[in-house]
Order: sequence, then C-alpha cells, then structure tokens
Amino acid sequence: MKLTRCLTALAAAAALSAAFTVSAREYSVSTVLSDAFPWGQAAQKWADLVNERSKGEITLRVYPNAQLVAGDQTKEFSAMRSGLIDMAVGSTINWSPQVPELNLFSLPFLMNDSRDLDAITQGDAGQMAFAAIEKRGIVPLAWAENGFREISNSARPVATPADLSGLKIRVVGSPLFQDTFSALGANPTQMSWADAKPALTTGAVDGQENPISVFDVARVDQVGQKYLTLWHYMADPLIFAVNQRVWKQLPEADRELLRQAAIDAGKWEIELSRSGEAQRLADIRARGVEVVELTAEQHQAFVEATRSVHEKWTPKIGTELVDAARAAIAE
Ligand code: X2X
Repeated sequence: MKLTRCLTALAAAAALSAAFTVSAREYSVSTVLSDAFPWGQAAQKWADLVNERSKGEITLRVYPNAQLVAGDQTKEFSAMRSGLIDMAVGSTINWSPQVPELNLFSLPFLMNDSRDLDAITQGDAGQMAFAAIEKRGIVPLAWAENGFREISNSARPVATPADLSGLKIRVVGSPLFQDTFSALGANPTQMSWADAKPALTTGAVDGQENPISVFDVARVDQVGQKYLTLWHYMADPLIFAVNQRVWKQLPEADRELLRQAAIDAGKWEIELSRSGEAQRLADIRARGVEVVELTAEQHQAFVEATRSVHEKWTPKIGTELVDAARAAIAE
C-alpha cells in the first residue's frame, strides 16, 4: 500500500517534470543592439513569432548589448558555438574573426545599394556564406540587416580621402577595418560598441562609422559628431543562427517553425529599417548635423583609395565567394 502510494507519487513527479521540461523550453538569443534599434527589434520579432506559433511552448529570451559575452561582441560567435549562447541575431562584422568569409560584406565599396546587397544574400554567394557558418558549427537560418554604414566625425566635413587624414576613427571587429581606414590615411582604433560612445564623448576618438539608424537611435550627434558623410561604403547584414547541438535536439517541426519565423522576422525588419531611413536622416539634419553627400567623382576617389583592401582580403575571404558576389551584383 505504502509502496504503491510511493510509486504513484514518483510517477506523478516524473510526469510533472516531463510536462515542465516541455513547457519551459527557453533559449537565449544574443544581440548587440537592444530593441530601441531595428537590430534588436528583429530579434524580438523572431521571439514573438516563435512564441505565438509554438503556442507558448518555445520561449526565445533576447539578451541585448552583447551582455552574454560581457560586451565583447566579437566573442559572440565563439560563445554560441561553445553553447554558452543558444542563438543569436548577429552582424557579419562581429562574426568575421571566426568566419573570415563574412568579411565579404566589409569589402569597401563592393556594394552600391540595397539591390546589390540583396543580390548577394539571396543568391549563390549568400548560400556560400551560410555554408561557411555551418562549417564552423553554427546553423544559419535567415538574413536581416544593420544597414549601410556611413561615417561621422567631430572635426570637419569629409568629402575626400584627404579629409579623413589623421582622424582617429573608432572601428569594430575584423582587422579588415584597420586596413580600410589606414588606406584612407585615417587612424583607426578598434573597440567594442560599449566603449565607443564614451570614447566619442571624451574625444579619445574623432569619428565612427555606423548605419543611420544607429546614429539616430544612439543619438551619436549628442557626443559631438557634427559631420556625417553618406558614402555607403559597406553594409552589415544580420544573421539569425542557432548552436548546432541545440538545433540537433529539436524536433523537425520546431526547426521548421524557428527557421520560418526567422525568415519572416528578417523580412519584416529589413523593410522596417529601409523604410525608416529617410525620416531618420531628416531628423539627424534637423538636429544640426551637417550631412555630406558625395558626387560621383568624390565617391570614385574613395573607391580607388581602398582598392588595396580588396587585393589583400579577397584571398582570405575566398576568391570563389568574392567572384560569386561580383557576378550577383553585375546581373
Ligand atoms: O559595433 C558596432 O558598430 C555595431 C553596433 O554596428 C555592430 O555591432 C557591428
């Protein structure tokens, strides 16, 4: 009798714990920027769609500001690979130290506009970039975007490479950025986003480069960045991705759910991000920032000044991948 009761209690406990395991499936999602920015909104949209479509069974908890890697955004990919982080919506810049192929998107002036970017991500080159990520133990699911990166500084309007001469520019991620800004005669300093705003505030650096949405939301104008040049020199896509062990443990239906939700969230964010740019730029101008738009000749001078970066980095990225990207753009 006693034994039966005891067994019943055990069975009940086991059932309860099984139920609990199923209903409490929660995964961490790392981002660098919070949901005040399109980037964080992409991750939150993913979480919302997954929650809704799994009827609350799967929870994605978004941890912004690279907090799961103590602010060191270039460690995010490694942390996800080791299982410290389950999932991420990450920038190609921040993952390129571990996935050199992702430097493709950082090649200066490779892409002129969103059409070029889409041609890459939606074609063979995009698949090759995903294969490179997969080869390194991470499952990529979908694309979103941070945006075309524009350069700002506190000293003077920049319309030629000579205008950048000697300016201390905060850069992020891959050593490619050192090469680009050195080729332009500037003085690049690598640091995390967490350190960037204080460095701009104190004047430890003169300038930075980030998409218009980041300049706008982070109020970079408030830390003395009075000059903004629209040179569209590169764009960093965002990638939704999952640790391989986590992925393998998921039932097929859940994988499909996660993938489709990532694709939908990515499309939603890309649209949101692009459609908001004109208004953001108007707001930035209204705050007194001097916005420089380049003539075709001025643009060309920057292209020529950074050719050496392509020569040095194409072999590291992979000639086949760079060729595929160029072919996609040319089509
Ligand atoms: O650090 C940056 O500049 C940011 C926020 O754009 C990235 O994480 C690439």
